[in-house]
Amino acid sequence: MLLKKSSEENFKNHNMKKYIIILLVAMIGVTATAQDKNARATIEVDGICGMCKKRIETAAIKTKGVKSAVWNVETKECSLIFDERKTDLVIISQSIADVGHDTKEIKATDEAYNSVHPCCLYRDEQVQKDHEN
Ligand SMILES: [Cu+2]
Repeated sequence: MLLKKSSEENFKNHNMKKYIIILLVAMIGVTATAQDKNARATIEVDGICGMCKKRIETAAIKTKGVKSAVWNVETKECSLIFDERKTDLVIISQSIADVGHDTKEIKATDEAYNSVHPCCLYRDEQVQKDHEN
């Protein structure tokens, strides 16, 4: 009798553990695949001045699904808020590269780069020096 009870308890305990593990795995799965409509990320974008800032931010915000884009001239970081169901960092990086700014993932073509204002040619050492103070 005593033996029977304890084996029943063991069985219950075992099932409970199994249940908890399944629940945890399910929760992790949901978190990993959830599409955040207000995802936040920061990407590196090259640029040199206030005009670059405007160009970079405009290109990012024009991208479908992007809600906010703020580029910092000092850190070269572009902070983004975007809908993951509509866009991703590759698409956003491509939009920025298309207007002439190199991102860490995607470089602007020479044609796109040369389309920016002459004082914005951030790859040029002389232009970089001109912006130091
Ligand atoms: Cu500029």
